Amino acid sequence: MVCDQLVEAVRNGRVKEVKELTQSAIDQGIAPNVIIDEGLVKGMGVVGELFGKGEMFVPEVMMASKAMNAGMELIKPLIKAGDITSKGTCVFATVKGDLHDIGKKLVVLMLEGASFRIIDLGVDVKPQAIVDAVKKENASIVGLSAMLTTTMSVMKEVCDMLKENGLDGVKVMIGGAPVSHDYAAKIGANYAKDATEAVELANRLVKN
Ligand code: B1M
Repeated sequence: MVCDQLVEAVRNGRVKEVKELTQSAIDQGIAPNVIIDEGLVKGMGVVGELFGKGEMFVPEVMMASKAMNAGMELIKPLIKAGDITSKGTCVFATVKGDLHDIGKKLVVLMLEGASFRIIDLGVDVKPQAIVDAVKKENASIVGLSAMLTTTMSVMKEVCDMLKENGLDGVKVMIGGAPVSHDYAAKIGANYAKDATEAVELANRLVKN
């Protein structure tokens, strides 16, 4: 019930209402992943569909994303794992030319909650900056997000550049709307559909 209300509040970009509803869901003891999946992200999914159909526009999408983030801020402390030893370092980025970061932030949040150390380079990140960060931070995983068909090819550039720099042992995981298992296999990366799968995948990658 409160999750359905959250979907509507995110869709309408109502920041205050999203905060109140998220707090109410937490107080009712609803699990953080349920509040995220059935409320906040589902609301953003509705926004995505309407944006795609031309029934919602950039300013409204930005308000919806602000509202979703306001809810996420309240959930963050419940997900962060405290001082448990890190399972490994992941360098994360939305690739060059791409400014979408809502999904990436969600994946980062869940991975931090699963005890990974995350270096988030932000959005519109050049391949060279990713390679530099991997070396500097001694990362074992690179996480790449792309939401545009025009930017997914940068993921291949990153994979190629890692190899050229002798970083073949670093595992690459990719995600985002236009990306698939097939594409990941083609460029020598690993694919996760959403934040939950990303955690499962990262856990597998550090074991192999
Ligand atoms: Co843009 N946009 N956008 N946009 N936008 C899309 C992606 C689009 C599909 C909308 C559409 O037309 N239907 C379309 C891409 C079409 C295509 O290339 N095939 C599009 C377009 C065209 C554009 C612009 C070009 C529009 C314009 O200006 N004319 C422009 C490009 C800007 C740029 O990047 N250079 C643009 C701009 C924007 C906003 C700035 C308005 C805003 C981004 C705000 C921000 O991120 N800070 C925005 C938004 C919000 C969207 C939609 C509506 C929603 C994306 C989102 O946040 N979803 C999106 C439509 C859609 O996706 N249906 C759209 C919610 C989020 C929780 O899900 O991001 O999918 P998602 O993340 C998921 C999974 O993908 C996965 O896990 C996440 C959590 O479950 N995942 C990973 C993501 N990264 C992962 C990494 C992993 C693993 C899993 O491992 C490393």
